[in-house]
Amino acid sequence: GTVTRWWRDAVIYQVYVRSFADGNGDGVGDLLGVRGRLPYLADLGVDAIWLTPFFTSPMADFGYDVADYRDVDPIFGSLADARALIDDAHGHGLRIIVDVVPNHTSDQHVWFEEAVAAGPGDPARERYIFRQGRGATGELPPNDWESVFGGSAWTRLPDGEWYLHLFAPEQPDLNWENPEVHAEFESILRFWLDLGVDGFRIDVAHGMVKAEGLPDIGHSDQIRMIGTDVVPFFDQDGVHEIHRAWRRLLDSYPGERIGVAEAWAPSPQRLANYVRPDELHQAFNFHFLNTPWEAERFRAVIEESLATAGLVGAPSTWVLSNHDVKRHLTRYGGGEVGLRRSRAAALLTLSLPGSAYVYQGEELGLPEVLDLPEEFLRDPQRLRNPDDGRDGCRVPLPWSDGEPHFGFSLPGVNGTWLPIPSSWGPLSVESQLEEPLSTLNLYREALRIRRERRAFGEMPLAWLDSPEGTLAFTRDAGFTCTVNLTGEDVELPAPGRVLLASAEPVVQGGVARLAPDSAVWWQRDDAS
Ligand code: ISL
Repeated sequence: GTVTRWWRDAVIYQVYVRSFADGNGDGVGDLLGVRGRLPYLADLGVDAIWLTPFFTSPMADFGYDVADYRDVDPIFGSLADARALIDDAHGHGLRIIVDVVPNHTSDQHVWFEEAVAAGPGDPARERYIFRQGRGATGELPPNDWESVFGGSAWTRLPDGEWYLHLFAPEQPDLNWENPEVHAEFESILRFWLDLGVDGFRIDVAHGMVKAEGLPDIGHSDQIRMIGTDVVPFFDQDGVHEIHRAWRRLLDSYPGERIGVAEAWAPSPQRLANYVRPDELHQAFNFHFLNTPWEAERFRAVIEESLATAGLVGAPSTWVLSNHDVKRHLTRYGGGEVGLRRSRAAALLTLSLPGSAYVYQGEELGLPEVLDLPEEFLRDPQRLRNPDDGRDGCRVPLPWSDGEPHFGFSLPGVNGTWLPIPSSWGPLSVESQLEEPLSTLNLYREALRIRRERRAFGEMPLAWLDSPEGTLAFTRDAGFTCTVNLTGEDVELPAPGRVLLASAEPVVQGGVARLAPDSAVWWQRDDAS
């Protein structure tokens, strides 16, 4: 078929299904809710939607613990709802990416239940990673690995064997040395490809293969495993065989179905391995998640990201927020300053070469909710790390100011699964649509311009000299983006007329005065 390479410059909107829109009125977002808001997403101007896991799950990790990969959890709807959502999305010109979780299943997956029931030595245990413990009676874990959420990565069953879980105990790791596991996941991928999905976001794509012999890490001061450490359970070379096989499978379907790696690697070069031409299409570039608001740091990250993706001919991706981290408005200082910076960051990332991700609510300028009542907090990561919970970025979206639950749920619902702050009325979609200078309208306009000029996507970026604390670069014919990352006005020669601004610059006599923490898109009209 025709090669569109749509994914090389796509804007992909992350829907955290639980918190996007509640279609059936139980206070929890669902597929029906997403379906009802497709016109909003189409109108916003994104190219694709990534749906976080909506499969059958006991929700120990809010869906990242899957009990049945081929069905929809009743809280999110039914398989018929998923089919209808995929078809409707396509009708709106939106592609659908679903989340696949291959590193671990739920402890309530039938395979794990069989493994537990079967007992030591049974082949049913070969689908997971079971071992005898150490110590005189096997009372110590088989090795010193710690779970990403904290504590030992091993849990002991009453029969004495231990099983590995790099995340919560309810998320036992699969054994990717077992061909049955490969076959099962290829069949799961086919199931969703046959339903028409356009790709997969692959959870913990760096974790499936563990070093042979499961060796100890050895240092006793090991506190938390972050993805960029060199450890025997992440970024093992063998993992690439799986991604190659999946790429062949994706390529056997028409319409450029894609794989996106959620992968953490100890170096940018090692991350680039996941997007070699015969592997996945994209990998999340998480650098902006901890880049401080400084021009030099942003420039360094942009240059390095473009260079490393470029090494293997892959597009770079740009991610400011997701469901696992504090929202960037709050990371940037919160309040007015945080809002100014996050608006500027939007224009910056949406004019960089490659593909950009938008995490639901960032287009509304939502902050992290830092004061959720204790009784609502159920994130497994928070259990072990009270200061590092992920609930505050997962609060339901406000759709309209006038309605109960800001239109997230139906009237008559007692409450939403996490409460929406009462101050969020003016941040609602409805309120912002009426406000020409709102953050929502800034995103809509930016995405409209970006779509209009597809050349954005593939054209290389060229840096311009600019005053300290600012960034300036050109893209396609006559287009310039300037960003002022300082808290002061900064003057520079106006690179054209203003196309779009996060805060309007003052232009006089060929000189532009950029507002503090602002970005501007410029067009030179004499450009050929
Ligand atoms: O969230 C993190 C740091 O704050 C990461 O270490 C994260 O745990 C890692 O990127 C894997 O995340 C993914 O898999 C987890 C799930 O809890 C996350 O929501 C998901 O994005 C386990 O499936």
